[in-house]
Amino acid sequence: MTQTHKTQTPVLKTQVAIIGGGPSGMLLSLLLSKEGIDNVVLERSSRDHVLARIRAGVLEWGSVELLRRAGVGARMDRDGHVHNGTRVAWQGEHTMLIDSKKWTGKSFMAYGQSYVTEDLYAAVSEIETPVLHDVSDVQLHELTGASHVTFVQDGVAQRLDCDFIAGCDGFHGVSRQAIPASVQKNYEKVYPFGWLGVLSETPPLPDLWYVQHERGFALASQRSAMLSRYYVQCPITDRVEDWSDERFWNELIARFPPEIGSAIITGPSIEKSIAPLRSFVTEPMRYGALFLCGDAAHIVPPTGAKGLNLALSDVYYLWRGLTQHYQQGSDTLLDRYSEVALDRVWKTERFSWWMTSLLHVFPEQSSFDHRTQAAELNSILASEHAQAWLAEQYAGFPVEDWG
Ligand code: FAS
Ligand code: PHB
Repeated sequence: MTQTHKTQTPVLKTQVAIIGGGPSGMLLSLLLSKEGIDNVVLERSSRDHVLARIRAGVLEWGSVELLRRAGVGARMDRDGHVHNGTRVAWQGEHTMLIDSKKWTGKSFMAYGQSYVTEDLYAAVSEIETPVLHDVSDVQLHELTGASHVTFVQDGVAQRLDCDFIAGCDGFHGVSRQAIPASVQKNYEKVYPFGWLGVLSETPPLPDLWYVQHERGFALASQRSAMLSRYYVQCPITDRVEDWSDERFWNELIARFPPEIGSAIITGPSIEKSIAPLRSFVTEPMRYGALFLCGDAAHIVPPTGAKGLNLALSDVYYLWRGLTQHYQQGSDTLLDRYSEVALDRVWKTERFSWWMTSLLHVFPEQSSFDHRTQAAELNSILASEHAQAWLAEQYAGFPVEDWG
């Protein structure tokens, strides 16, 4: 096979190789750098491409505190919107407030993932940790021995020798694939619908609204005082071009109770996309020197606003484990990483699946199923115990304290 690029001897060595420059990889890089732990981020896309992604919008309070601890909380605290609860509407008439502050003492922050990632990139570039963009052909080698990563950048094949590899490369990355099939077990559920999301330069509703309706699920969220984020459930076969702005706004408003829907301020969409929904977990989250973090290890349907938050709790555990390794010469935390991270992952997977099952219309759903969805929401409305339980899960499961 002809060599399409020049080969060269190992030119890089680091303590931790981080594959993926999304929120997981960049937060881990920043936290490790602050501990004096050498790391290099390998990102396949350009910085602009990464920062242009429109994704999550809600930060659990644990995520807010971790970002502050990493020193990237200033713009979040200035521009983010703190909420003490979220609202649910169903069947076009019933509503309730899930008061997370009352039941858990915790608020949550509406602050877009793209802003979080921007803040992380700015902080990492200030401390000059290497973030290599537009890398290709990333491969992981000798995970149970002399672990190293090879990749190509600017047509040059390179090798990065490292003690550990953090697989932060998302659902479609290469890290998870590096774990032998004999070791790995995957769990997956694919939902028979998608979410059509719209960004508009309009004032959002004051609260977040999750809406169950026989026409389908809807969600009202926000990015700032003049930037709204809305979603409607749509058939997975739909394409963005099937949805004019007019059709989107009419469908969104039709799913809300009239007094809420009439308050929605419409305007031209500045971003419109359809995301598929799936639940996915891979076990274990560690193999030798490789530690999987975030979407590389698990995916949740966005109904519970958990994807980004789970990624950040994985980062917390891995940061504390690697710091203990290098500063105290102990691996008791790293040895527990997969077990502890997966405990929180599975509880969150169940919650996200439950919220999705409760609030969406399923193609094969019978009228009985639809009525039991409404009955479940009515029973939560009638029970403070049920509301407290829902609030605890929406606010976010506890992150085991590793110091
Ligand atoms: P990411 O996927 O964000 O980042 C992985 C990075 O690795 C990317 O930059 C990618 O370019 C890079 N990469 C991939 N393969 C590579 C390779 N071979 N070599 C080098 N780099 C590689 N979560 C919510 O909580 N709420 C939401 O509303 C929500 N909406 C979403 C909508 C969409 C379309 C998607 C895909 C996800 C959504 N999520 C949502 C989940 C999302 O926020 C993720 O949980 C979050 O991005 C996880 O961050 P990372 O683990 O860093 O993975
Ligand atoms: C968002 O703001 O994009 C968002 C908010 C809550 C969710 C999902 C997405 O559950």
